[in-house]
Amino acid sequence: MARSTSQAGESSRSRKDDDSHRQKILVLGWRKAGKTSCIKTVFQGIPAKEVPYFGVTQKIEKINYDSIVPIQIWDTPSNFELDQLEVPVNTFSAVVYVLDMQQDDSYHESILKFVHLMIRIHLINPNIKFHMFIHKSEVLSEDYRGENYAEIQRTTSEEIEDFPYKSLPSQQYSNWDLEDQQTISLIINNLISDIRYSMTSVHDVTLKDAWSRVLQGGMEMLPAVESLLLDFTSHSSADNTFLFDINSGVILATDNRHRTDDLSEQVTEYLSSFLAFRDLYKHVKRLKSPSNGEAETVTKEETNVDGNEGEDEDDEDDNDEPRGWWDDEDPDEQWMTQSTRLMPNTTLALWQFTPYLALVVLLRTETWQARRGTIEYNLTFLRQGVREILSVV
Ligand SMILES: Nc1nc2c(ncn2[C@@H]2O[C@H](COP(=O)(O)OP(=O)(O)O)[C@@H](O)[C@H]2O)c(=O)[nH]1
Ligand SMILES: [Mg+2]
Repeated sequence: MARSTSQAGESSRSRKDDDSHRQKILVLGWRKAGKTSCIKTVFQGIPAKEVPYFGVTQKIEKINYDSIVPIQIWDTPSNFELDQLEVPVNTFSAVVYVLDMQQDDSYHESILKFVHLMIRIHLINPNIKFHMFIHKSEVLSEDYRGENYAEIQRTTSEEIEDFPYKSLPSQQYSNWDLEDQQTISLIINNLISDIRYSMTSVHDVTLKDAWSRVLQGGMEMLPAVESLLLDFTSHSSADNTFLFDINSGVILATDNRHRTDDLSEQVTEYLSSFLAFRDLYKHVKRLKSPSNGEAETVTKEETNVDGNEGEDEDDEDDNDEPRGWWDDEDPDEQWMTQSTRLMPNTTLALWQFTPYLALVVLLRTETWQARRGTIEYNLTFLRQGVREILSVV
């Protein structure tokens, strides 16, 4: 269910061919590190087993994806250098560096390259966020994997500390006093603490979790959405609430309550396996006009719904605001929902929240049985809240 590059659009047509509203993410790394695989398996729905057949990326490829924040991911070819960018590096909000963790003989060199790129980019714009995907982790044994992961982080920090800042051309970075030791210490500290490391593999959910950190890093509205989710969780006596991007299976926000990486991975896994079956029971309804450039269909399920989602009284059609996904929503239409009893005491419930967002709630089975009505009632407020946040973005 990939959203196609060419169709990718937004609610307003005028924005359709214009990239300027998209957050740009630059993906860099050694040849064959797995850059294209990291992007295409998550954002174009290409199965991991097809990864060995990807051709070598010959030139920069831009992949548009519409989520809570519309993004554009730049996949780069091997031997790519920053000066080959056709736009200023300032245009990017994040850089993802992919490093093949099984290449222990060459990764030192790759780390050096990353550090050099990162310092140049940081000095141009300190707001750009850096992520390192330490990739192909499934190949190594657990012990060896942990050791490599720690060593890569340690080496990266050391290289940032040892970098000859004073040798940088000062006219190019005139905002910085690179002769000043304090300035340099500040740069070093910022860089070391800013990098987000993730161990990833196309064969498990770690890659989606890593992308989740990248996307969350670019969501200005994240704290607002998180607090709505937290409110919902506590009013519904649930344990945890997750907001997912349906097509990529990436978590966009959680209530952050007692959350652990293990839990996120389990829920991500659940969502992926559930969505693998969605074709079996959905009926597909064609929208009159697609609101977010994605496939022109919305999955809705006929059973198991209370149908109390129709809170669309405030009619947005009578003003000139750009159209949002909710304008194409039929208030009487029921949204896909599903619940699974994982263990006797734990239930996971899922609702399709917007054409491209799903909400997953983890709660005690007895709470689900006793309070489902209240929970779905609370859900209408949560939806409205999220909708308000999205409509001002
Ligand atoms: N074992 C393993 N191999 C991977 C993984 N991701 C990519 N690869 C392999 O790495 C090779 C290079 O991948 P590609 O995405 O083309 O790398 P790029 O040159 O950085 O774009 C391919 O042969 C893939 O099969 C992974 O998570 N695990
Ligand atoms: Mg490639």
